[in-house]
Amino acid sequence: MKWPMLLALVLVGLLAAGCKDTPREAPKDDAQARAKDEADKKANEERKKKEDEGNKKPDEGQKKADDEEKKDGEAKKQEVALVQDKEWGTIKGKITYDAKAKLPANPEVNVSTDKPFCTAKGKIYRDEWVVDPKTRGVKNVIVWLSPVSLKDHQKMDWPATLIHPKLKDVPKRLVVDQPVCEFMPRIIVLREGTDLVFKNSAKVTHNVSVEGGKLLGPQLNLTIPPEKELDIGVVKSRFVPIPYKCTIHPWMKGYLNTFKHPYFAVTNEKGEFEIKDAPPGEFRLQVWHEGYGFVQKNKDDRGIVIKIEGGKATEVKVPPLIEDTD
Ligand SMILES: [Cu+2]
Repeated sequence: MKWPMLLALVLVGLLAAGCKDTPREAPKDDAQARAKDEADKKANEERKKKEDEGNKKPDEGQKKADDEEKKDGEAKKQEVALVQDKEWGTIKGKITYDAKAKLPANPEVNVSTDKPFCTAKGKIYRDEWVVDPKTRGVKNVIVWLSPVSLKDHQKMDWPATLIHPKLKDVPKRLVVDQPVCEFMPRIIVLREGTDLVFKNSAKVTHNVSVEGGKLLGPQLNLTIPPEKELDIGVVKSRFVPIPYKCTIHPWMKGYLNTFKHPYFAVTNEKGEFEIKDAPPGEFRLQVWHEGYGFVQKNKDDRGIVIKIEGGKATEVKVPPLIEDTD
């Protein structure tokens, strides 16, 4: 082979080798590019994800804040609106004795102590059930508003915003007298915060025994001399009324309870009650009589669900009561 040809062959070989090297490099570059692309893509995705999360958090926080503000606004609006009389409602009703049942007997009480004084103004009769024979209305039924929810309906707490401004002040004293060997009134209802005073305007000694339990009280048994009075102070509110009595005159007994709101009443001789200036909305009307107990579905679902409307008087239908003779 001649030198020039050999040189040419060497050159071709070198060129071929060079050409070979170039494509060999190319996949390496591609792989790097792909890896770079992949990395960029991943970084982008992550950045986007972070951005999304970043955007999402303030949005949710803002929504929550807006909701709270809305709620506050509504509460304030309600508070402001409820200052006006027309926004508050009235509930009323009539509680009767079972139409088919024989009316309860009210026998004369055996006055064993202080008879001349105690019967000077007339005989004393059993007064647990006082039913008007004409209308069958039941006297001395306690009714009061309670929260509507099953969970809270036996709790006595009550928000201040749901008390009419003109009823915010709690009366200082409630005086119960016993002039003729009977408590007057016998069924005592008052606001928690009002002092309960037992007065004795009679010429004989009376006594007051209250069985409020060890937990909430009062637990007391005290004598009240003639023409004196006994201030037993504030009685703590609870769901079931408290029995009290005079132990000198065993027929003298009654029930009492206090409430953290002014929305309670005791039925009159015709079984009627009325509660005014009550807040609008859904509540329960609790109905309790000493000889019947609660109007209820069962002990965990007591009272009647009612809806009070502002500026209106709502009539509540209460099922008739009957003496529990068991
Ligand atoms: Cu007495």
